[in-house]
Formats: sequence, C-alpha cells, structure tokens
Amino acid sequence: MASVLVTGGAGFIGTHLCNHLHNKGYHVISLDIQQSDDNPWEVVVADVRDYLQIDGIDSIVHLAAQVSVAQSMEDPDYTLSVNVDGTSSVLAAAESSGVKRVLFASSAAVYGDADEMPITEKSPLIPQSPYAVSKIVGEELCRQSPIETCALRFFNVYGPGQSSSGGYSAVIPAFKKAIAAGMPPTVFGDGTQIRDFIHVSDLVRTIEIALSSKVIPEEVNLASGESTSLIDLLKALEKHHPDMANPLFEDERAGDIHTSIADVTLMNEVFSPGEMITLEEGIN
Ligand code: UD2
Repeated sequence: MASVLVTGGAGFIGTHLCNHLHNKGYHVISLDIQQSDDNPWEVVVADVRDYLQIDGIDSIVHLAAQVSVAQSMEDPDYTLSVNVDGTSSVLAAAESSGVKRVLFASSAAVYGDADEMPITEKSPLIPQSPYAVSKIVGEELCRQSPIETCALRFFNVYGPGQSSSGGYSAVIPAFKKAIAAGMPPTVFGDGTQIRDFIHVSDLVRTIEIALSSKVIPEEVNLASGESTSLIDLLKALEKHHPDMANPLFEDERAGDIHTSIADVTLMNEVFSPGEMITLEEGIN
C-alpha cells in the first residue's frame, strides 16, 4: 500500500486523516511540531520549515499551517513564515525525494468576498487577510513545482476533536463550549455571515479519493455546497440546547469574510465523494 506523509498530522484535520488512511491500509507518517497521543502510525516531530529529509514516500498531504484568519491579522509574520516557508520546504523535500503527488491544504479564504455565489474555482482571488495571502502563495508554489500537485480549497471544516481553547477557536467549537458552560455564545458581527461547513469525516474521505484519483485538478473546492448563517447555526444548536443563553454580539473581526458558499461541481465530478453529513447531524 502507498506511503503517505501527513504534515500537521497531530492537528484536528491531520489526526482524522491519519486515522482514516491508516484504517484504509496506507502506510502513514505524521509530521508535526506537536507530539501526538499514542497512535498506530509513524510519527515525526519536526517543524515544516526545517530541512526535511524524507524517503520512500509516495504522496504528501500538506496540512501543517497557522489556520486562524484572526491570528493572521494580529501576527502576519508568523502566519506567512509557517504557511509560505513551510510549504516551500515541504515541496523542496518532496522534489528531492521522488514524491509523486502533493495535496496542499488551501482555503476558501483565497476568494475573499466574492461577487458571485456559489464560488467556483475560476472565481477571482481577493485575499482579505495575511492568512489568505499565505494560501495564495502556497498554491502558486505548488503550481511551479514539477511534482503533480493539487490545491484543496477547504471551506469551513468542523467535527470531533476541533479545539475550543484559546481566542482563535473556530466558530462551532467556540459556540458549543460556551453553551456547555452555560455562557452566551459570542457572535462577531451581526450573525448574518454565511459559511459552507463540511464535516471532517467527509473531508478526509474526499482527501483519500484525491490521493489515488487519476484526474487531479490544479485546484478544487472541498465543501458541502450548503450555506449556513451564524444565526442558522445558533438555531440548530438551540434545538438540542433549548435553555442556551442568548448570544452576545461583538464587533466584526478584522479580515472576516461575509459570505462563503462553494460550487462543488468540480469536486463531485473528479472525486465523487458521495452524500455528505448535514450540519444538523454533524454538530451533535
Ligand atoms: C475558517 C478556517 C480557516 C479557513 C476558512 C475558510 C478555522 C479556525 N479557520 O476561517 O482556516 O479555512 O475557514 O473559509 O477553522 N465567529 C464568531 N464567534 C466565535 C468564532 C467565530 O462569531 O466565537 C465568526 C467569525 O468572525 C466568522 C465565522 O464565525 O465570521 C467563522 O469563523 P471561524 O474562525 O470558524 O472560521 P473562518 O471562516 O474565519
């Protein structure tokens, strides 16, 4: 079975991906700056920006990154360093060791606030944050590599194991944590902002298909294609937590996108991931 290196393998998506690929019989190597829990796959603790020596790897899924849009507004240098230099270093290692395919975790953030919804891969790129810039540069580095690469433009990924700690938590774990503590969930802005949420198990299943797919586009949206406003999200959570506190509205976050909905035609054509978990099923 093929060997796959997963950078960021100890993170939220990385742990799900390593587990999925391991269960499917892949030889999995996780590379992460953080030590992970005891897992049945191989683990390398390293910074992606370091000189990486890799041997006998067929494919790489490059997930390691600074993932918070808000953090990138506060510390652009760190985001650019990890996300750009890290991608450059991973590609250099891949090129010198005969890796056949690199799948790069890009993001819906590259589109910014697009004029037309849903967003296709041909939509213009309008970065609104250093995070978005870092992903655009990462994609470009991939395009310039002689290796076969694909930029997987993740929309909003959620699911079990997603961190709810710190000030940069993604919206679903942040809301759930507040509700569990009997506190009001904090909404940045008026809650009308729209996201396209994809469950992590659907995402990792699709990534596995992309590893072996004969046809591989240069870039592709990975999303559910369903739009949900933060107000809708709160209503869905309220069904299961009827006593939850009313949300607290705070100022909109700098760099925030208002509306993000994917056109998933290309994803369905090339990868056929099948039916996806609905948000109502996935959040509880
Ligand atoms: C997510 C990803 C990012 C990128 C992008 C693609 C995370 C942490 N970031 O950024 O890597 O792939 O999607 O679209 O998953 N919000 C609140 N209250 C909170 C937390 C967030 O109102 O407690 C708002 C936030 O201002 C934004 C929306 O919820 O309008 C989603 O925020 P997010 O941090 O979950 O994700 P996003 O879209 O900034």
